[in-house]
Amino acid sequence: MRASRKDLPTSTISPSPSLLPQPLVAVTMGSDSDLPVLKPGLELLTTLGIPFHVTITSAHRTPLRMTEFASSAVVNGFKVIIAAAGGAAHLPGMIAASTPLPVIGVPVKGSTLDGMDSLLSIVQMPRGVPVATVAINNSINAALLAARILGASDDVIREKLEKYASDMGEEVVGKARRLED
Ligand code: RP5
Repeated sequence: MRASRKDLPTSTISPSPSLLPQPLVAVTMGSDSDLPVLKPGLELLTTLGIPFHVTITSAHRTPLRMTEFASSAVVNGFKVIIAAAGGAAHLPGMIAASTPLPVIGVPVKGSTLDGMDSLLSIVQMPRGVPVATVAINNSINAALLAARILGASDDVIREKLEKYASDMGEEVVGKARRLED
């Protein structure tokens, strides 16, 4: 049976009620120190007109909050989750273990190990629990991948992605021409 918002326990993490459109992408991070890495991706989601909800859930510091967030994501109307974490970056994988939604992991580069610790923690998931891992600190690709997942069944988003790719190509050609002049 499909639960409605009023059936949810009060502790369930859900977007604040508002007149804004239903957020399609849930973005979470292990710490507010990850936010600067996520900012470019959030800006791109805004540019693409994709409504999103941002929060902080830590696999280690707030394990119950993380599980509530992940297990209520479907009923909260999200279609894709972006999860960023650094160090022993278990957040994306633990979220993927608690939801059937696609989870995109963003490895955040910390002050040691050049982000390799985060990358390997996120990418080396066991068979059966997938996380789509983007490059270290690459929240732009996380946003684009989320948009592609949504765009598979949304013509408006897909057209925006096609324009994004075309603008990017034109920018490269413009730079090449200026170099050649
Ligand atoms: C991880 O630990 C977070 O995702 C962050 O990247 C890292 C450091 O967190 P803070 O000590 O800056 O809060 O869980």
